[in-house]
Amino acid sequence: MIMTIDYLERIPNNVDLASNKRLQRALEQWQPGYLQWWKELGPSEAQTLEVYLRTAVSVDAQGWAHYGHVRMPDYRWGIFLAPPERDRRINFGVNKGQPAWQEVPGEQRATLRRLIVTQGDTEPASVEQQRHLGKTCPSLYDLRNLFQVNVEEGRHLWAMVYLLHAHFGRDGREEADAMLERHSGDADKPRLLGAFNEETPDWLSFFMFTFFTDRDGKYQLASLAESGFDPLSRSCRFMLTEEAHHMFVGESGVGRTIQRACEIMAEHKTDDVRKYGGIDLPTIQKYLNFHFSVSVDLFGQELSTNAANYYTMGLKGRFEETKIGDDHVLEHGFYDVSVLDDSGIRTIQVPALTALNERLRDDYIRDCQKGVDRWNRIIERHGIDYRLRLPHRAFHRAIGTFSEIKTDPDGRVISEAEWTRRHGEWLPTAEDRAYVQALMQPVTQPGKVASWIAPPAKGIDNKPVDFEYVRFV
Ligand code: BYC
Ligand code: FE
Ligand code: FE
Repeated sequence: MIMTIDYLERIPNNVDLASNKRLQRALEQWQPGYLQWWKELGPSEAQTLEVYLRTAVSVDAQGWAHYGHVRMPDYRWGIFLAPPERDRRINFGVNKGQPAWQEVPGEQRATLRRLIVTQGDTEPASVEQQRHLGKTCPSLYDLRNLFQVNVEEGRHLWAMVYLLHAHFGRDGREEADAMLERHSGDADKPRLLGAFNEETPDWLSFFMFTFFTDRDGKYQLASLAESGFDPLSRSCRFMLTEEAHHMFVGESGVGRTIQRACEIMAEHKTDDVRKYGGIDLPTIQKYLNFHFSVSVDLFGQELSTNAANYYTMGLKGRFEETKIGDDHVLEHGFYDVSVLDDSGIRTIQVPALTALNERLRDDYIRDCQKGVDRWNRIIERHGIDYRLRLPHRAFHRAIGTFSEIKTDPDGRVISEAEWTRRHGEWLPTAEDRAYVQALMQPVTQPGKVASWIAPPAKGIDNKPVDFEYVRFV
């Protein structure tokens, strides 16, 4: 098994593509369409820039990445799977204990394909959503991070397309083509999941997206990394190594925006942060409410027979499945789920198998809360009496039981009329968005940052903050 990646290949890979000429040819036929898509719907100014990027050169946990300036059109996407685990088993569901599958089990084919397509579809969607942000970067450091995230999401599409081509024959190839035909926000052919059809029009939205929505990616990928279908597991395991940086971009980006607001408040002894070109904490809270709520939708229905089926069949596990101390079959277990009934929102016990979406959502919300706590420590350090918080999970939902009602951020059920009157207190208004948009002026001198955000605490790859992370050539 080759673990270093050969960049002399037309499609860099560690799956020994050269030994499977049919597969290699099929992927080489898909490649030009991908590159065309990147040119048309990838970062809008990426054709000329040189960006200080990390590129995967091996899949070893130590030293897998190489850093250097890359001309964006020359970036090389490839197919990288984490190393195989010896004697890997299916760790949950009715097939628990059997050897992991190296080929798609026949009866599971359609279901597995659908999971892979859903995962794959989100990756290019996010690139499309972010394509105009380069025009308004708050610094070269941030511009570099944007492109880093974009090229890796592009590679995540490659990861899923490889699985479709290698394991699903003709319908896999058709699904791979369709990945380039659906587009974020398209009226006729939208992306599959709600959050990926929203706009990412400004950098505060981008940071919130990479904090909240890429974090859904972390939890979904971690669940798919448990899969009994070994190639999917290995693909997702390697994708997860890249995901940490995406969430770092989000957490530190929002954190720096908060820090700047606090600095203005402290320096000018005022709450009127906008007067001094910052983004005030209440506006940050509204963006948080929006991105959290569209991201919790991505976990699906509270009670899901689909999710039960994925689990029982060994296709999609729980977060850190093998660290959980139970029978990993869940035929008898129960789980607490908040649902809606005539008296309002109530917690009930349901069979654990049907509650797997909700369980993953709980894991996700706990992780989000830790990030919010770290943001609040920044505010606390400045001696400011304001705290950010996650809205109730029932707030502003489009999927699941709570989509039928309206609540305030505390989860209090309210009337349509109250919602209509008050939602502008909780979600960004057109005016809030216009204010944030007006701040989005590009800053492209090395070491300089926009007025609304604090500089990063340190650079990338031990480079100084004023390093020329992007060169305009
Ligand atoms: N929008 O039984 P349910 C990432 C549909 S992010 C629209 O709960 P299931 C990334 C659902 O399809 C990670 N439709 O469904 C982040 C179903 O339709 P049918 C992406 C939705 O299948 C940032 C019906 O409602 N990966 O990587 O258990 C940047 C019944 O619902 C939505 C994955 O999602 C929605 N939000 O749960 C770049 C992993 N939610 O059957 C990348 C793969 C539900 O009635 N996907 N529906 O026609 C899955 O595991 C599951 O498909 C879901 C949905 C958890 C998404
Ligand atoms: Fe991704
Ligand atoms: Fe990501």
